[in-house]
Amino acid sequence: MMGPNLVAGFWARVSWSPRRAAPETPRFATQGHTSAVSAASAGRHLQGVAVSFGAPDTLISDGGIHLLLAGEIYNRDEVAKALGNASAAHGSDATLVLAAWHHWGMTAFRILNGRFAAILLDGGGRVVVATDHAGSVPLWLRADAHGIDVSTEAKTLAGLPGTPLDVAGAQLLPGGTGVHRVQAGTALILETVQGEVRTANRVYTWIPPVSRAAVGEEIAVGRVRRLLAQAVRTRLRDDPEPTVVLSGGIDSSGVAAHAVAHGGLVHSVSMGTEASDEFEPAKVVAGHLGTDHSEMTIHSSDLVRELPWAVWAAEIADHTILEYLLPLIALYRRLPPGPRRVLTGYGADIPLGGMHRHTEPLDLLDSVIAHDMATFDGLNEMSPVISGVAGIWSTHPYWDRDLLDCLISLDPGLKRRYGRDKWVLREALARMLPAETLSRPKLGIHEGSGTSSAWTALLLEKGVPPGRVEQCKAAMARRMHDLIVLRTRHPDEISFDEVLAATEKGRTRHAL
Ligand code: IOT
Ligand code: MG
Ligand code: MG
Repeated sequence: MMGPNLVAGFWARVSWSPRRAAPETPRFATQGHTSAVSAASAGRHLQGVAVSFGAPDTLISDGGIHLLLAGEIYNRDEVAKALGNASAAHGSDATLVLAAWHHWGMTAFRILNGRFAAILLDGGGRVVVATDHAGSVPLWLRADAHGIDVSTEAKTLAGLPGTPLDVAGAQLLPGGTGVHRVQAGTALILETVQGEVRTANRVYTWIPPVSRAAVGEEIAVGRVRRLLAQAVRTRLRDDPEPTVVLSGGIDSSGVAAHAVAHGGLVHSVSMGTEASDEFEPAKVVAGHLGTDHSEMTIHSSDLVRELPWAVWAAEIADHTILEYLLPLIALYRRLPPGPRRVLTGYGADIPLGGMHRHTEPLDLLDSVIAHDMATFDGLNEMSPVISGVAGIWSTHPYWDRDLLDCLISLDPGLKRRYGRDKWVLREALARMLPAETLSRPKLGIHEGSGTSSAWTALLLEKGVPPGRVEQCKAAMARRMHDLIVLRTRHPDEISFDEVLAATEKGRTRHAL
């Protein structure tokens, strides 16, 4: 099995004096090979740690410029062609990004279509940090009088000593740790001067379109088919044995169908609990496509007790999103160890309005889609750490920049049509999937896996009144985030039951 060959995450510190002692290894949730990196430019020193899945090169240097790239680029051919350098398409992704930087400067980040986070030390000793269009590899930073720390995991920055400074142009995380989040689709240039950090420039590299195109059925369907095929192909990266996490819904089945169409052996895996599963619909798809399929059953009380792991990986306090991510994290943690590239159908429902399948009329559906596209940033749904906790690389074709642009901007009448949700996608996959899959109604992962109901049942069992369940889940998620991300506790030290008890106690104390 070839597996992915990339840097999955990093932590780096840029300061004006090399640290006397070697930097302690930060405690990443991402499990991979860690290697130390260091570089210097114009009196600034970069020292850090990269966590990778088999990547030979971590830090790339050329002409006094140093780049650390986590993740990968999907429009390699296009970029290499524009650079007039065909051989650039055959080097590492980091080499390509550095060549793009030399050619375009900041505009490079407007041209790259990928799943990445980058830190670059430029020839003038300035620090450039950038996310992909969707911020799908979360990137965090913290500054103090000695320099700037940048990391793909907030927890590695939260416990750092020193008085934190404000960084203009990045989003300060509440909690007093001084950790900031680099927003999705932005690139920042930071200057460090003794005792001060200045944002010299912030560039937006992508903004979700709010305009809509009223194209004919045939054109829309053809466009979605072509862009999905391309998004899947570029994410396979010639891996001979990719894995698709398959629910048997239209989104993941579409990814599986295109993966199979590109040849090679495709593994598919479905998870469920004793309470609920989607095994039958997934089996129908796997049988039709001929994937190497497996099923995994997890007991729902075990699943819910893994919530601290979901918080550790996603670094969020939103209980609704945690309910979507928990089943995937639990699944990844139970896959056989080893290098693995996973493709998911995650994210398709956001531009297509799948979560709002009953919202009428069309302009309201379009408004909620616009709202969801304006509020995804910071939810970390597509973070690679979700699978990185199990040493696995995952990627999400529906959030490919070109496909996403296309999906968002379609007339909502193509998203809901003839009484069917996600009509344009279903139509684009006609002939590739069984009829029953094409017409299968949407089921959310939290419903199909029974995650929401399992968490609810556990709370009811512990005496939480039904009317307060949502509120209690929200408070538990916030407490776990505080302990695990801001106070850097390991998820194994955090018990679901203790968090629940403390949450309930805090509430009654508050009420008195
Ligand atoms: P859903 O669309 O059901 O699942 C997301 C992906 O997770 C699927 O495409 C599939 O790859 C994988 N998956 C789901 N269930 C299983 C299963 N039982 N076994 C194996 N793999 C599975 C929630 C949702 O409905 O998930 N996610 C939405 C977006 C949430 C809203 N976010 C937001 N507004 N920012 C989505 O678009 O994926
Ligand atoms: Mg979906
Ligand atoms: Mg589903």
